[in-house]
Amino acid sequence: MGLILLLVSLLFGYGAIELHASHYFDSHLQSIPFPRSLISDDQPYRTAYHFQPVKNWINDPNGPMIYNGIYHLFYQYNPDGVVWAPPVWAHSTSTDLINWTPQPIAIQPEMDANINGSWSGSATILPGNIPAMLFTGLNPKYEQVQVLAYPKDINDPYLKEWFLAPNNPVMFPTPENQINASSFRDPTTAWRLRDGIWRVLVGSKTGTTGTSLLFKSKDFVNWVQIKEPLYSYKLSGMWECPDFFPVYINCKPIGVDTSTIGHHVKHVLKNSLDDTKHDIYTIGTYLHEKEAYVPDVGFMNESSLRYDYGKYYASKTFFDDVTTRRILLGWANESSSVADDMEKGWSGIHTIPRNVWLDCSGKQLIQWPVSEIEALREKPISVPHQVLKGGSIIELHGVTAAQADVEISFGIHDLKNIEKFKASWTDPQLLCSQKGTSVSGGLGPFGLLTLASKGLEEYTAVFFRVFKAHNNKFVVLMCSDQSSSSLNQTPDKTSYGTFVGVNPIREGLSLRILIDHSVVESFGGKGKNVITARVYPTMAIYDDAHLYVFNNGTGSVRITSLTAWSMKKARIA
Ligand SMILES: *[C@@H]1O[C@H](CO)[C@@H](O)[C@H](O)[C@H]1NC(C)=O
Ligand SMILES: *[C@@H]1O[C@H](CO)[C@@H](O)[C@H](O)[C@H]1NC(C)=O
Ligand SMILES: *[C@@H]1O[C@H](CO)[C@@H](O)[C@H](O)[C@H]1NC(C)=O
Ligand SMILES: *[C@@H]1O[C@H](CO)[C@@H](O)[C@H](O)[C@H]1NC(C)=O
Ligand SMILES: CC(=O)N[C@H]1CO[C@H](CO)[C@@H](O)[C@@H]1O
Repeated sequence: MGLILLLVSLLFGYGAIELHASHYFDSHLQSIPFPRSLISDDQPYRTAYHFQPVKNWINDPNGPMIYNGIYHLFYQYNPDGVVWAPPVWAHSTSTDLINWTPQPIAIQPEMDANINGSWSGSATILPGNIPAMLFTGLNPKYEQVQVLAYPKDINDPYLKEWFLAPNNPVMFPTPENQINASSFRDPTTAWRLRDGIWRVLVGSKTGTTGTSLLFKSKDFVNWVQIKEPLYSYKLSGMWECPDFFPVYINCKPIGVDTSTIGHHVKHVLKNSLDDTKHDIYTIGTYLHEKEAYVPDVGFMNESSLRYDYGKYYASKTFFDDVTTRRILLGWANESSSVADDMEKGWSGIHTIPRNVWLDCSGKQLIQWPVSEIEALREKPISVPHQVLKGGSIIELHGVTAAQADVEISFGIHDLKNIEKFKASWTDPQLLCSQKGTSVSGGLGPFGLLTLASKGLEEYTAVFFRVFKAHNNKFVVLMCSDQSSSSLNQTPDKTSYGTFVGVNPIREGLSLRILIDHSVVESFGGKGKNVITARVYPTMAIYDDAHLYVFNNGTGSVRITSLTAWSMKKARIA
């Protein structure tokens, strides 16, 4: 079936015609000498508008930047296979963050400092408009050291070729600094204060204490470690891919340059916790005279806020000074088996770039897919304002359900059966796994069944439940449930969950979902909480995928708006 669709899509464009005549195509196909390469392109899990190279393993986004109007994305890449191996930096460029052009490998083993691999790092634009990369190299002793790279020709609009500075490494473990040579990696974008001195963070740990080491430099080449780290937290383990950036306190969706300080901004410190593979962040104050960071609330551990409550890691932001946005990129790995990855020939995708800014509460960030993605939308369908009674399920026809963008808002009014929230329910993921789509509640589950087969043998449900807590407050649970996502038993079937900090009565409850074959990226509460799921349906593929809106609670909810778009394919590889 997939093969037929592929052929159809080659001939007519994806989704352009209905496929009832599959037998006709079948017999027709047998007479065509079919190139093997085309057959192996029968790829129900390959994404159509998420970033991924043609083949092989990818992980962290590296050194994202906009330079002379062109976006650059580098990423951890194994050029030889679908499993991790000592990485090189692959490179793609774009003018819209959605369509990407592959460029030659930018960084590979070149000198002792990176002879055993080129791990993650970040871009900084130096005075004179010169881009510089700081990244982690593995030297002949497998020690992690920090390496400086520059483009060979800054007049090449695509910055195709890069070279390593002769005096590398520029930061390295010594007996004096007592840095653990196996736990010293992923430099941030540097920032420069009025004293003209650059600062950069490198992730590390001391024992089990996660830490952001701080280094300073006048010239970007000679770096001196500040004795105290910018921030540390006990028992949190190794901090990978730190990110440290200011956000405006005015809660407008605009970004600010990484070097900005002052009363009009707060600072965000994000780390990727190696022990749990979660990207967590705190919001706080950067005390630059003291070279320290103090979070407002929260801790840099599992109790902190997460960018994404699903599959998401090693993220990084950059400031886009052309559109004045701070843009967040992240990696969503596969949860399929290595054997399945070998068969499909690739592993790992990046999530859709997200615009990030501070919520008006000042207590969390808001994330929203960059508006450029909307250029791929076509053939919108909408559903009129209506009441969705308990027990209803409505199919949304006329949308390519395996490749779609959906926005829905619910109004909450029917509170007569609302359940009481129990104080012992502190773990939203556990609550989502206990209360799946077939557990009827007073208000919820209601939401969408994505990548669903016609007979609902398979579906990835993304839904809410609303509870009444003390003091007339409400608790909103958001779940992205993979337990029925595939008849194949191997992939991860976790039911992800998070509590969304909205007042559902006053504000309603919104959900935006980007569906792309094997990824379901869900934004709840207008971008307050995000959950990314990787799923591998066996029946709900291509045109056999369906999309439903459902309410399996006893109370009714109101659909106040619902629009779903078919999504065109992006030009990526
Ligand atoms: C250094 O980090 C490695 C990798 O996590 C760890 O195995 C080792 O125990 C650490 N060494 C010390 C002295 O903490
Ligand atoms: C995180 O840190 C806080 C404060 O020290 C502590 O109460 C909490 O138990 C920690 N959470 C985890 C999951 O370690
Ligand atoms: C990648 O996926 C596997 C399997 O689902 C998971 O155990 C692992 O933690 C993931 N790694 C990261 C970095 O997300
Ligand atoms: C809704 O609940 C009923 C009754 O528990 C169950 O049979 C049905 O499968 C549920 N629907 C979904 C989509 O889970
Ligand atoms: C896996 C790998 O490439 N290891 C290399 C690390 O560096 C030493 C010294 O150059 C090589 O001998 C190893 O082969």
